[in-house]
Amino acid sequence: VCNICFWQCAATLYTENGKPWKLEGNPEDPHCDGRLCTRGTGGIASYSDPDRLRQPLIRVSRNGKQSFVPVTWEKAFEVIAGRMQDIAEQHGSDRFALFSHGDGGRHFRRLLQAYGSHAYAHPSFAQCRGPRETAFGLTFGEGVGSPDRTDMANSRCIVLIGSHIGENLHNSQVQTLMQALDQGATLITVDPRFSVPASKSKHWLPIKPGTDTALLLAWMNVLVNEQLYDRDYVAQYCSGFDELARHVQPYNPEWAYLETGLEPEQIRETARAMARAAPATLVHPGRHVTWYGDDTQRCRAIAILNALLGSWGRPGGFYRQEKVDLPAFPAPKPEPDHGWMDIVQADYPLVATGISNVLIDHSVGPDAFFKGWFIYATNLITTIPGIRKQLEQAAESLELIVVVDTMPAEITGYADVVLPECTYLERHDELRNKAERTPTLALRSPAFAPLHDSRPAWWIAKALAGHLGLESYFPWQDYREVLDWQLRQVGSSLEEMERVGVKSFPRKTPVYFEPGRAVKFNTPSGRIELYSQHLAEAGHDPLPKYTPPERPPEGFFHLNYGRAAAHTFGRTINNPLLFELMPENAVWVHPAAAATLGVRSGEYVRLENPEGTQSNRIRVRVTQRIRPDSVFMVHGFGHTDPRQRLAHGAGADDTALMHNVRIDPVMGGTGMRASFVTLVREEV
Ligand code: MGD
Ligand code: SF4
Repeated sequence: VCNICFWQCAATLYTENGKPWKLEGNPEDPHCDGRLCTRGTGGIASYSDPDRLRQPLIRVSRNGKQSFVPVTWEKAFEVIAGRMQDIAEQHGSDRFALFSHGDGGRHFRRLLQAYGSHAYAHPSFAQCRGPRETAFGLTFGEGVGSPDRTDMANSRCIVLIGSHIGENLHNSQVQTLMQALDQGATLITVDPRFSVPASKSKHWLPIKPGTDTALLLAWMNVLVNEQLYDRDYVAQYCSGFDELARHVQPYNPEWAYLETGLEPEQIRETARAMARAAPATLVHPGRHVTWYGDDTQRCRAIAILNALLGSWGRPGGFYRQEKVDLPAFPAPKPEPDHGWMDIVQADYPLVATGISNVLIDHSVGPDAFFKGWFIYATNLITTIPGIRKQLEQAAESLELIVVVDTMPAEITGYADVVLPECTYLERHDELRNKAERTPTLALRSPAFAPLHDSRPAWWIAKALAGHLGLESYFPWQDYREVLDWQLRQVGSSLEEMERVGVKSFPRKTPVYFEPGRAVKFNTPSGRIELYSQHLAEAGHDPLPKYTPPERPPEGFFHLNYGRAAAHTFGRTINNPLLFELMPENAVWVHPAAAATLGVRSGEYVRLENPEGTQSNRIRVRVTQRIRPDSVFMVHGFGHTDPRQRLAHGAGADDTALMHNVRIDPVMGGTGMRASFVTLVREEV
């Protein structure tokens, strides 16, 4: 199971003379349909990357200078267990937080729960999908999930709002988008940039950055006033339509034109195109949606628009997800104190998961709640904007920071102990069991023994549990036992899965709503809430409200960023194969802006924000594919850790330039699109 991103495509690895040769998609897997993306294929080089972490390291201070020295696993565990025990005795064992992004994180979650802490956060919430999950949860009673429950293969009209599918590569999602286009679906792309999907669209709406909610309200205005919404669906499933209809009255396309820069006729025409194809119209919920701080409200507008079109639970819209009913391996269930959630819910009562930035806020200074951190597979400093200073302060006040990673990264520099995990090609992990259209299980099993002195996450968590006297929570010798036991409960076995890799199971519920049959939604009213009772009770706008974004100061541009097909965030830049495909990022500049600045394609510049922070040098790409008020760059470049020899100094880092982080008042997400930069020419 590929681990280069979190779509988790199943694959087969072929070797030649005991060395990795190629990776191919598993044809039985609905996540990939037999094909891997660029990054998945190139993932093979993560195994042989010469810069991998090789052995455990601990921080030592000699002659006033700090450095890392290699130690045995035994020594590393002694140091960690000793400090964790001190923290538990002096402050309480709930004072430990886990930050994780990836499959192995669950082993450490179990370890920390057994120790007494349940505080964990994934950047994939507050820095990514959180607003949409919160908004769809408030509207439909459940989130979109991952893989996204979008039924694109059957859509007749697809609307992408800043979702650049094709550059952002989630394998089967790209395939189903192309399938829909082959079948004649209408594609509408809303993006300040002429993105790859914009190039395949019938309508490209080059919106003024940050004004999407204005467009969404205007679309609703047209659907309501021209009676184009699905009246039967709304009557059968929704509540709050009258309030919504009144709410959208002021927001006609002429009003939206002044905000978005989009022609009123184009707004009307696209609303009618959506209505014509409904309910097989999918207004895509987006994925990375932490933009301007009003993100839950924007995502609510997307959810409501889908409800008006009747697409939730209908073919071509959103299908109903199901997963395999897989029992947990029999082991004592850790029951830690859940008090830490009070910290999060004091500010964000609608949120039931950890928020990375809130946990970090509560880790700075001698009186902070948290005293120790475990960081698994997340380079916090390039992932969460505006936290460099806090991280430095937290590193001073926390009594222990443990980082588990495969590579040396900026974040490993903050650690007291660094533990080298082996790559996904050298380890077992939990079975892939995702809620999706066809319930499937997929097995990740090692193609090679771990290189160097690296180890799998399950081994590290279990061994550390032994040093903490918590071995009863890991009552197996090898993770194969867990996998085999679980598989046998559902009529398979490890032996079978090692042969087939992926196994499908029959669904127990229908994929779509059944016509005429009542549906109970998990909302206070039991219906789809166009008007949200939860939001009203928590003091937020119960219907989506538009907040105009700030405009760039004179001489500055909106800092727009996105993905590229060859890389996943910053984690693949040093991968030798993927680096070869894309060794640096470039800054896209409109020709008019380039003329004013006197810059040309190919030359290097530095980006500078209004606070004077400058980036590493980055090449200019002059193109009409970006609005004149914005620049665009691919996220993930500009690594500063010299131990990643290819990635170090290659391209520029967008995160370090973000000076205006806007926190979402509903769910605490970090809006990252409100920053500005200008270009400073390199002295030749
Ligand atoms: P973004 O990266 O924010 O999210 O992928 P997406 O969900 O697509 O989207 C960037 C797009 O938003 C760009 O086209 C940009 O021009 C547009 N945009 C910028 N500002 C605005 C605005 O104000 N309004 C509108 N309408 N559009 C705007 C992220 C997704 O990608 C995620 S969350 C993950 S975890 C995966 N990561 C990933 C990866 O790292 N690499 C690759 N190749 N694919 C990936 N797929 C996934
Ligand atoms: Fe791997 Fe690409 Fe699939 Fe992500 S989409 S899991 S990188 S093959």
